[in-house]
Amino acid sequence: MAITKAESKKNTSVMAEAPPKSEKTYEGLTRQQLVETYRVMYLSRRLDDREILLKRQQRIFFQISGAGHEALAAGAALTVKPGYDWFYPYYRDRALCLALGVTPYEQLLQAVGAADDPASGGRQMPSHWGSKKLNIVTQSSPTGTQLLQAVGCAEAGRYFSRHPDAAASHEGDYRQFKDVSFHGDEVVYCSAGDGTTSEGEFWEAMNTASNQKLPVLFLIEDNGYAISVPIEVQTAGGSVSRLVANFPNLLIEECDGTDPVASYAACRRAAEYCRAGNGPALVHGHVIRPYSHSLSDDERLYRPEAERQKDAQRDPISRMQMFLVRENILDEKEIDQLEKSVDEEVQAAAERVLGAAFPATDSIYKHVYSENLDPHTMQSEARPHGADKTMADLINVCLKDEMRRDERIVIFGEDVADCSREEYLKQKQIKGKGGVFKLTAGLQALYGADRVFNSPLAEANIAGRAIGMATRGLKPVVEIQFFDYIWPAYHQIRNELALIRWRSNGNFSCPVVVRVAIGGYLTGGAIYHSQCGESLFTHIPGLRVCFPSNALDANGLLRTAIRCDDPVMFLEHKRLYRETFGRAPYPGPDYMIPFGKARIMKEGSDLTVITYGAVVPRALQAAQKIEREQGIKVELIDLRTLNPYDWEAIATSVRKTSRAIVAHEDMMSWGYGAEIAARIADELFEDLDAPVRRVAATDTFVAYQPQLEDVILPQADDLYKAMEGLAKF
Ligand SMILES: Cc1ncc(C[n+]2csc(CCOP(=O)(O)OP(=O)(O)O)c2C)c(N)n1
Ligand SMILES: [Mg+2]
Repeated sequence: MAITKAESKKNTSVMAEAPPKSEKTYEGLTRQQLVETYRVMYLSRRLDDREILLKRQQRIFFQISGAGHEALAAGAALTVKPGYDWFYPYYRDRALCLALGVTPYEQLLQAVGAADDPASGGRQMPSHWGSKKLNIVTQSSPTGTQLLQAVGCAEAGRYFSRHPDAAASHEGDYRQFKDVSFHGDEVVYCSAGDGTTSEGEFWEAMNTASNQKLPVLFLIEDNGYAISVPIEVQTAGGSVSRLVANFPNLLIEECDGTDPVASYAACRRAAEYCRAGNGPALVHGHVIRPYSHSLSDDERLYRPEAERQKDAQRDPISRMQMFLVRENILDEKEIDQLEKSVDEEVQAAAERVLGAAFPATDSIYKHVYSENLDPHTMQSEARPHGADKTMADLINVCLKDEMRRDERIVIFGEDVADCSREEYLKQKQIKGKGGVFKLTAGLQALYGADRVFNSPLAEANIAGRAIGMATRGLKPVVEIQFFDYIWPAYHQIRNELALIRWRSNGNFSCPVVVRVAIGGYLTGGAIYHSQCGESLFTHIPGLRVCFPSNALDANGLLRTAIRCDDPVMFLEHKRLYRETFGRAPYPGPDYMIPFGKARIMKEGSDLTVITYGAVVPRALQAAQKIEREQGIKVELIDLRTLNPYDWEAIATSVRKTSRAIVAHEDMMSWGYGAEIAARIADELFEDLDAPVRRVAATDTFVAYQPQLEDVILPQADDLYKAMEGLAKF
């Protein structure tokens, strides 16, 4: 099955035509293919050598080589199709990327940090591959984050095959800017080093890929070292392929990765297995690392000469030369000619690259957020009808509306499904759960288990897979059950989700929505069910952060979050889910609130309180009381979104009142209020009649005992006292 827009582009495998019957082949590879493979390997090595020279000349600033890995990478490249399959390579895959179609000049453009570097526009180190047209997804530096994204990427391909209508474009939301292509037999290639298999995310990726029989070709390039740490420290028993042997549906191939023919054969079997829909494959290739870890490392400090010499005897470049001569494929003269032509090519690329323009320094803000769709401008009116609903109701109904409108939306997380054993649901044996707070209740029943499903209990798994899916054009709206447990996903959120657009210079994006139940005031929630910590997310460029205080805002902001083209953290206060405060009638299926637009909850002239989330009702109570009792008129601003935030509303109010309190539920020190207070002090100094005050939690965690919780979290009384003190200052 193959349905795609890109189909007409005629993407073909790197593999050439079938050989004439008389010709000897090597695992099916023709002599011509072997010559071409050697060319790629040698070109890769010479580009590394050239970069090393350029680094010594201080024309480039970092170097990490693919030396010793060329045969494995070039062999793997013969089994996959650029622009058709998807690629999550790691930094030693120079030869793979050359074989897929990245040019030497393009690779060197990244090394010098040129504006025209097609992978990152000078934003990333060399060997951080990326090519939109070849489906090489922007690579980062954290080891292992690519693994779960590759799983999500494969899931997206499968989803679009099953729901081809979902691939259609749509004016006015993120879909307008996200072309989708997919093929029923595509493979997702994902490589990593031996050391990287120690990351938990590797095991999470193996688990989901094999459980779901996803077509991911994991290539483990085992050079026996992770910088200076040898394999026996990383891997119990020293062999990762042995450790993964019990994963179901997983094909395991082990090969000599210094031999391109053996590497090709292993990867071909793996790719065929994946394409046929049997499940994932793991190729464990044994390679060498002759050039130290990077140019910043000197392996002679931890590897004796004898060990290095032993490796050198397996150098894939010299082995391949000998092989070509021995098999009478090329003679020494022909090898010299080939190498000379490669050297000339590298020389020409290197000369040309030194004239390449650098990026304009004022381009740094480009692609932090979507340049296509600005959520500040996404707005449509409410058409309220019916009885008042809770925040939980209006979030649930927003998800229902949006899933109906947009078939690209998938929802997953821990316990979000109605029932994973779907037959129980279909036989009406049970009612279904739909989230520990029941926010996703009924969605699976309405839209099916393809679109609403449970994840394993693994937060990085949720975030990483969502990123891979969104890169392909799906809109994952995932749930993190409790903010307190978001930390395993933080690596993916901070280093990947928020960064993909910027680091790829706008070539890739992954506008995921992460819904998170947050906050305390629960009476007994204790430490691990009460935390806030929003400033750890507002501190990340590229990430939008919403924190609604009432049902209507939650509905309107969530819709904007889902339709917009940026990744969004949607923080939902658990205490507000079913509060009487802030209930509202259903505003209709298109209600959208723009980001960065605060709401004035109460007008006043004596002082301004800037807050959000569950402090809003507490501040409102205090403001009403102090006006009643003392005639102090507080202007109360609910920010609604924390990034972007509505500076205009803050400034206008503070200019009027000359007094400001920033209040939030999270701890005071280094909290969200510190930034707002600093900006008020900086930009509105002349307008102030008093210092800027903050009201926030104590610098402790939230205790279980309710009396302690009361003292720890800011209460209406604390706000009242702060208002009184500031008004009288
Ligand atoms: C999450 C993370 N931790 C640490 C590093 C620093 N680091 C970069 S490469 C590397 C070793 C990787 O070893 P391996 O996976 O075996 O790949 P190899 O470099 O040997 O090909 C380390 C520790 C990193 N980039 N990311
Ligand atoms: Mg290694």
